[in-house]
This record gives sequence, C-alpha cells and structure tokens, in this order.
Amino acid sequence: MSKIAFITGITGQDGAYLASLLLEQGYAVHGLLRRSASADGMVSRLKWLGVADRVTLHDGNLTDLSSLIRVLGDVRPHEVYNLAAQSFVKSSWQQPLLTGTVTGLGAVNALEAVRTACPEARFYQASSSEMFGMIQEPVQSETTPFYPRSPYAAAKLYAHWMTINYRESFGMHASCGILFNHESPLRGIEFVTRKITDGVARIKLGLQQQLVLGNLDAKRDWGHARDYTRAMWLMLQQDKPDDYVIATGRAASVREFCEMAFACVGLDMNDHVVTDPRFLRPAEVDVLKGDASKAKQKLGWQFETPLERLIEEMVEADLARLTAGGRA
Ligand code: NDP
Ligand code: GDR
Repeated sequence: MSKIAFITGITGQDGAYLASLLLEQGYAVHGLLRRSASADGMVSRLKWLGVADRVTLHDGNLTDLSSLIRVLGDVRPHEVYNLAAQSFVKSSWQQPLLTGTVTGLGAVNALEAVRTACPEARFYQASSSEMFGMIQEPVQSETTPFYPRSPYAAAKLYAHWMTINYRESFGMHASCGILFNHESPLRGIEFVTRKITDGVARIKLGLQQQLVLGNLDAKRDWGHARDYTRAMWLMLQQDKPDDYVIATGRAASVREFCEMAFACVGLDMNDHVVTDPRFLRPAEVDVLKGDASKAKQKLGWQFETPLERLIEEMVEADLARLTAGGRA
C-alpha cells in the first residue's frame, strides 16, 4: 500500500513542489483547499507542474478545526505537512490578527487535528528564518536565539514552539523546518524576487519601463523551493523528529538580485529601478544567512540550485509566461 500524505497550503508555492515530489515518491497526495470564488485559479500552480489531476483536494480551512479533524479522519495520512499560512510579511502589519489566527493558531489546529484524528501521523511545521529577525549572530543555526520583527514572525515563533511542545508533551513525531527564503517561478508576485523577475521580463518585452521597489539593501539567503521541499520530506523520513535550518549559506542583497536579473536579459538595473517608501516596512530584517550543517550531516540534504541559476529560471519562466499571455 502506498503512503498517504496530507498537505495544508497545497495550492501555494511549496505545496505544489512538495505534492510533485511526493507523487514521484509514490505517495497518494491529499491537500486542503480553502473555499474561494475562483477555485480554478487556486490550483494554477499544481496545473503548472502538471500534477493537479493527481492530487485529491478537500474543502476546509486551517482556522476551522472541525474541518481539519473531519478531513484527516477520512484521509488517515501517514504524513502531514502544515504549509498553510498568511505568508506575506508586509501584510502581517495590516492584518496582524488574521496572521496570528492563521499562521499561529492555525498550526495548533493542525496539531490538535492530528492528535485527535491520526495520532500516529508524522507532522511537519513550516517554520521560518524570519523568527531570527533582528540579528543576534551573523550566521543563524538551530541554536541562534530568536527575535521576531513582525506579526508574521511572532506568529511563526508561536507555531514553532507549540510544535516542539506537542512533540515533547505527547510524543508526536513533529519536526520544524526553519527554512530561509526560497523562490521559484511559482513564487507569489508580491514577494520581491518574483516582483523583480516579472518586472525584468515586462521591461524586456516593452510592457513597462520602471520597477518600483523598497529597501534594496536588505540581504536574504535565497534558495530554490524544489530543493527546500525535498528537505521537508527528508525530515519526516528520520526515526526521530527534530528541527533543522535549511539554507544555502550565501546572503545577497535585493540590489544584487536585481543586478543579476537585469543582466540575464542584457539590461542595467540603474536604468529602470526606482525606490518608493510605500514598499518599506515598519520594522525590517536587515540580513539573514543560514547555516544548514545539521541538515547536511543528519539528513544528507544539500541545495542543488545556486542563486544565479534560480534567477535565470525565474526570468526565463516570466518571459515565457508573458510572451504566451499565460499565468499572472
Ligand atoms: P504561499 O503563500 O505560496 O502559500 C500559502 C498557502 O497557505 C496557500 O496554499 C494558501 O491557500 C494557504 N492558506 C492561507 N490561508 C489559509 C487558510 N486559512 N486555510 C487554509 N489554507 C490557507 O507560501 P509558500 O508556499 O511560499 O510557503 C509555505 C509555508 O512555508 C508558509 O507557511 C510560509 O509561511 C512558510 N515559509 C516560506 C518560506 C519561503 O521562502 N517561501 C520560508 C520559510 C517559511 P490559497 O491558495 O487559498 O491562498
Ligand atoms: P520576506 O520576503 O519578507 O523575506 O519573507 P519578501 O520577498 O517579501 O521580502 C524580502 C526583502 O525584500 C525587501 N524588499 C521588498 N519586498 C517586497 N515584497 N516588495 C518590494 O518591493 C521590496 N523591496 C525591497 C523587503 O523589505 C525584505 O527585506 C519571505 C516569505 O516567504 C515568508 O513567508 C518567509 O517566512 C520568509 O521569506 C523566510
């Protein structure tokens, strides 16, 4: 009998890549679909990866514990990946309560639902490098103290500690992946990398002249979502649950990302990029750079896609999409 996996957030960037990976591994893949007036658009990432027809979607919402208990009781998964969240940091200042409810309490709903409906299932929580926030150590590992700098990061930290609490209190096989930024052609358009590669493609095709950004000096450790979802799966294949940092160990600024993206199409960012305080945040995380030595040693995980290749892939995908008039 094939293993059964259940993914919350299956319609997001990571959910789509993880579903694809698990299908390749022979899993039966189920996911949570929240009700929307445009359900077709919500599965566009799964369609892009060609897996929409191979996953089973169930109506529900992370904020509705009854829906989670019902679905997990029906599906009886071996592995549960909790990826659903209000994941855009900037919006978390505009919607702090929603972010706390979905990103923080929602994870506890998922833990409670697993404990009630399928207590033997292994559990993955999508923790974030944003929890490190204000820099305490120049390179962040599993032992670096946390200092969240946004409602999003505070909600993620609550979910992180609750996952550890459920592991220690109830013996659940629950692991947290503290993932640094990871991107792909399926990244939401509001995040800076995709905003840049989409902008570069539009400028190259003559569809727009300028790209308006916020803080160009922020530095992030950017990897590819395909590599990072593999790490999620590896965590749940271990005999013992644990927490792992997943990162490339290289930090680049938003400015450097822009330079590389514009260079992909033979343009100079200085001719096109302008800044606007509208895109600044009430509190910024200046630099994040991760040390994934533990994951390398214990999971045998290593990233495969360097930043240059990631940027090329994203720019190429945006050029192709715009040329074909495809997915926004
Ligand atoms: P996305 O924003 O692309 O996807 C978020 C997913 O959560 C979507 O499927 C969304 O559904 C779903 N969702 C939101 N609210 C609810 C709700 N109330 N009930 C059910 N589902 C809901 O995020 P990513 O794929 O990039 O990230 C996956 C997870 O990893 C998130 O938890 C994120 O915070 C975390 N993370 C991401 C990192 C990154 O760099 N990408 C780094 C570290 C952590 P819908 O399609 O309906 O909007
Ligand atoms: P982040 O991603 O906040 O790191 O969270 P985002 O791409 O939004 O911002 C990265 C950095 O770029 C700066 N920036 C801009 N950001 C956006 N979105 N738009 C702009 O125009 C812009 N200009 C500069 C930001 O200030 C910031 O410093 C992502 C999400 O996926 C989280 O869910 C996840 O937990 C973390 O990564 C790790």
